[in-house]
Amino acid sequence: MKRFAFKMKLKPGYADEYKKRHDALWPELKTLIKSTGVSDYSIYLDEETNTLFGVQKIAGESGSQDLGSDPIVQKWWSYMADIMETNLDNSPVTIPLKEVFHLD
Ligand code: RM4
Repeated sequence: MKRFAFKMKLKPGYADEYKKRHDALWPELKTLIKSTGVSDYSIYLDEETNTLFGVQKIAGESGSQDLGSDPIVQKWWSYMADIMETNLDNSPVTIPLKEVFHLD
């Protein structure tokens, strides 16, 4: 089991909408992410900079941000694109973070 952390960017003023959409995460997306081996997955928001921080455990080699070839993820990313900083394919701009400390 590995830990993976990354940052994304929320457009200003959309914190409530972002949480509302994630509170209603599509069951099929949840199933897909978990079946990939991702667990203990949280996303935090730094409201000062609108930076989103994703942290998760991954059992295999792929994390949530590696699922862009799946139609469900493509649909979700397109759905979220209006409130996030994205690449041309609507995937969220995702920057991996370096782990500098961990305490089990
Ligand atoms: C995020 C982003 C991630 C996805 C989660 C569920 O806003 O789209 O890629 O794994 O939602």
